[in-house]
Formats: sequence, structure tokens, C-alpha cells
Amino acid sequence: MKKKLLSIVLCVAMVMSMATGCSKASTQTSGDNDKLVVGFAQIGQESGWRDAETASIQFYAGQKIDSIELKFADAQQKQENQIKAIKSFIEMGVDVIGLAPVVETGWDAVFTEAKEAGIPIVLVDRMADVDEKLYSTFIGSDFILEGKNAAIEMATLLGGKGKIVELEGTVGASAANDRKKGFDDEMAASYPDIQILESQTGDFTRAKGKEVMESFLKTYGDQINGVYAHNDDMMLGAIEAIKEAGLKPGVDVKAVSIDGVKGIFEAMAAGEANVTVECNPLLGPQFFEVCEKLKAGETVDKWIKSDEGIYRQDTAATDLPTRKY
Ligand code: GZL
Repeated sequence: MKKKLLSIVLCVAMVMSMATGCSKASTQTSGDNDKLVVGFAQIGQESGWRDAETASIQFYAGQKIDSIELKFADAQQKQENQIKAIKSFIEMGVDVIGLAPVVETGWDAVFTEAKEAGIPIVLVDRMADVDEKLYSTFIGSDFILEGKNAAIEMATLLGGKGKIVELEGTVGASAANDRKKGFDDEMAASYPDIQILESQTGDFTRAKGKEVMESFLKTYGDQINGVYAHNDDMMLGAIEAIKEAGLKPGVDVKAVSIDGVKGIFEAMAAGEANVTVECNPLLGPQFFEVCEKLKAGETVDKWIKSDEGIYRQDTAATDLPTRKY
């Protein structure tokens, strides 16, 4: 009996040491100085857009495993998890840290740690509210312009007058803050006969977008002539709610959102949505190009802007096969 117990204890000890050995090994950089070692702290998997961005980053690194080592962390939409990931990347001594900040504020301390460690930070698709000395560049869209364009599209659909509701992105996210600012400011400045009845966060998710639209419909019913959603995923949820309320999305309730994911092109082709303002998630190539430059000690532009289009119902069926995300 004693022998059996001993052998079990030894086995467990062996497994434990291998496990810790593995976890230590996975935190070491490859040790090959020529390889570009990048840590990326991703927000999560809240939308189709986010999944497309993750795929773009992982695919690019996967194609270049001889020259790029990617350490990827999924923060499940929690800032504290992104901060933990950044700290671990600093400890590993990566060459560059990339992240899509889930919210704009709360980054000064950990970005300062990265700077003191001599590791550049690249902001991807969302901004952080920090001194610009604390990051190398922002690769992403002009969210204020996206919001302004959405307002112009909505006003065109409504003939300049009507009542609308607004589904906002994640509270505190730069994409939500600026898409709201761009839209609401344009509405106030140019379309006084369009009233925003209510505006609430749907956290960029389809499920929450449906839930909030259901509550808007309970409160305002067929007074609602249009809905503006800060991303297509929330709009797809809102479309479900509009149909369940017995109204026709895209007809009774005009639908304008942002991202340009495949699902919204399918909805537009079915006549259930009207406009999507494109926001490019396929940032992998640009991101690694910047990382290579930073590793080589080159300077990069402070803002690498994505250029994007506006897509409408009338061309959605022909656009759909060309869409890459
Ligand atoms: C925009 C990005 C936003 C998308 C959403 O750059 O941060 O986050 O519009 C995503 O779909 O959740």
C-alpha cells in the first residue's frame, strides 16, 4: 500500500513540475533575437467585427512563424485582464505590445511601466486617453466621422424629420464616445426636425442590442422612425426586436449602423436594414508592419487612419460576395 501511495505522489509531483515547467517555458521569449516577439491584449469576442480583427492578427502571425512570435491574450471585455496581460508581456520582455483598449481611461500606470521597460505600445482600433508620449501610434478609424456620416445617412432616409433611438457601444469605449459625438452633434447642427427619443448602451453585442430595442419599442412603439446603432451586431439584435414587435425593419424603422460585417449586408439585401458605415477590422498586416518598424527603431505616424466606405441597401446584394469579414 505504501509503495502504491508513494508512486502516486511521485507521479503527481512529476506532472506538477512539467506543468510549471511548461508555464515558465511559455512565458519565455523565443530567445531568437531576430524574431519579432509581440504581445497582443485583445478585448474579447463581443462582436463579429472583433472576431474578424482577431482572425486578421492571428492569421498574419501564423503565416510568418519563422519571423514573428505572437503572444495573444483575450480579456473577456475586462480592463483588469488587459492590464494583467500587458504586465505579463512586459515581464516576458516582448519587443512590442499591441492592444485594443476596452475603455479610454485607466491606462497611465501600466503604459508608464511599458515605457520604462523600453517596450513600445501600439493602440489598435480603439484609443486610450493618455499622454501621447505613452504610445507609439493608433491604428484605427475616425469614429467621429463615422458618426457624422451615419447621421447624414439617417437624415436622408427620413427626409430630414422624424424620431429615432440610439444604441450605444460599450460604456467608456472611444468607439462609442466618438460615434455618439459625431452623430449627435451632426443631428443637432443640421437636422433640428429629427429628435433622438432615447440613447442607451447595448455594449456592442447582438443580445444586448435586442434587449434595449425591445425596451425602446415598449416605451415608444411605432413613434420610432429610425434606429442608429454604434455597431452592426447591436443592429442585428434590434432588427429581431422590431420584427417581433410587428414592425418592418428597414421600412417602418430605418436602420443605420457601423462596421460593415457580412450579417448587415445580408439584412440590407433582405430589405431589413438601410445603411452600414464601414469600419475596417482587418488590421493585422498594418499592425505587424508597424511592429517591425518599431523593432527596427524607426518612427511611425501617430495615427494610421483606416479608409472606409459607406454601403447602402441598393447595392448590398452585389457587395455581399466581395465582403471579407
Ligand atoms: C471599432 C471597434 C468596435 C466595433 C465593434 O474600431 O472598437 O468594437 O465597431 C467592436 O463591433 O465591438
